Amino acid sequence: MSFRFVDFPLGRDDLQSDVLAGLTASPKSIPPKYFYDEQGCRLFELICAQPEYALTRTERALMESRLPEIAAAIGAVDCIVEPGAGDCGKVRLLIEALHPRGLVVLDIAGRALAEAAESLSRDVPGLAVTALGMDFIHDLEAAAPCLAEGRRLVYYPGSSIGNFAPDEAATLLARFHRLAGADGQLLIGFDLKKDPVTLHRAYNDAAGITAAFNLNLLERLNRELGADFDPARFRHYAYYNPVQGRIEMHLVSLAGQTVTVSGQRFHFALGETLHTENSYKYRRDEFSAIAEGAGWRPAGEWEERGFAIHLYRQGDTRSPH
Ligand code: AVJ
Repeated sequence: MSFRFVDFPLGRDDLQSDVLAGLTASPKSIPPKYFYDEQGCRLFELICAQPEYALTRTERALMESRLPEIAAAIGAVDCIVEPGAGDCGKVRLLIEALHPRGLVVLDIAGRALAEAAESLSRDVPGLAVTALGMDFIHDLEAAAPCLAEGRRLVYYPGSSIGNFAPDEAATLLARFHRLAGADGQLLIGFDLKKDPVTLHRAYNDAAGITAAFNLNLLERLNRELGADFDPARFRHYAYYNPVQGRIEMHLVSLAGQTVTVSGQRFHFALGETLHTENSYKYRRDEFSAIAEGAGWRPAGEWEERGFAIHLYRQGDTRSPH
């Protein structure tokens, strides 16, 4: 077994400057990557187990049932790279099917990632595992020197791409394209457009886990930025916006109130919202158009119960990005 962990610690400054910028803007917003402190990671895993949130289960079922086909379409791979790998639970199936020599996992929650990746490396003898604790939205290019030569597969499951607006998604996929290099491939999972009521339920689970996940962001800011949010004075509010094709999550202020964050004061009017996440849903053709615009050529599509997995290869690189 071989394992190494490289930490590119998330500066308190990044959190602080992003949060202050987001609270100064109108409407107020905070990037969803900041959900994932220790408690946020725990709550996200609980969300994935809620009956209304089928996304994670459906993707797993699809990967399990179609793995032979997917693996055959991918072919031989030397190195798998997974941005946002979290608990490294999804990549295990692919490793068993593809037997790469190297695995590079990236996540903003570095400590949890390191533990999960080390345990994976113990379970798979001969696999060289590198865990990079980093905000890959910022620092993806810093991962390049850690990748083994040869055929690379970027694996981006879980509809994480849904957090990005279509133009940002295209930019990120173009960066994956450069990271994957010649012969590189991309295996990506995304949530499909579906009945808005089903989507609404998925982000408004009866047990209130998604609400706790959303409100935990305020607890994090209280702890890490010395803020004084009162979570009882904000309401989790998530709904499907069919015009934009996305779930929007907000924290709506239940009163007129002033909050202090890092010594700066911010006023929330009654009913004002702090926009915490977008989760875009795509049709297959919409998604392919974005990936192709980023230089990727379609090489396989699998779909089940409202979730899709697409495989792309290096196309002719006329990427505009
Ligand atoms: C991890 C971004 C795919 O958007 O469905 C789940 C995060 N937020 N419930 C998603 C999330 C609320 C999730 N992604």
